[in-house]
Amino acid sequence: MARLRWAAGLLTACAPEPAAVTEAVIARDNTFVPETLRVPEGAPVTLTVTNDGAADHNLVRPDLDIDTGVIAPGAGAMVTIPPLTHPATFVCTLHTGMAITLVPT
Ligand SMILES: [Cu+2]
Repeated sequence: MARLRWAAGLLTACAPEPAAVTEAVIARDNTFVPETLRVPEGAPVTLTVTNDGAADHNLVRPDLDIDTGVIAPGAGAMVTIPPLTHPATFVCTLHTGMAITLVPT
């Protein structure tokens, strides 16, 4: 039994981390599409954020050091989010209530 547990631990330690993924996010006036995004747990996620609205937008999460800067209408930005183990919400600091939540699954 002890040997089986040891083997299982070794397998976990050697498991490759999930491959990085890229997801497209659209910024509109004033919502992100989608507002909830499921991502693979433990994988780095690159978001391509395109501003499809008429107003400036951004996508920010200070504690994860994520900030696209201001994205002008028609422009885009890319940010890479470190692997998540819990849902994380990112906001547009220019518009109250404009947010997107990444849910690791
Ligand atoms: Cu905004």
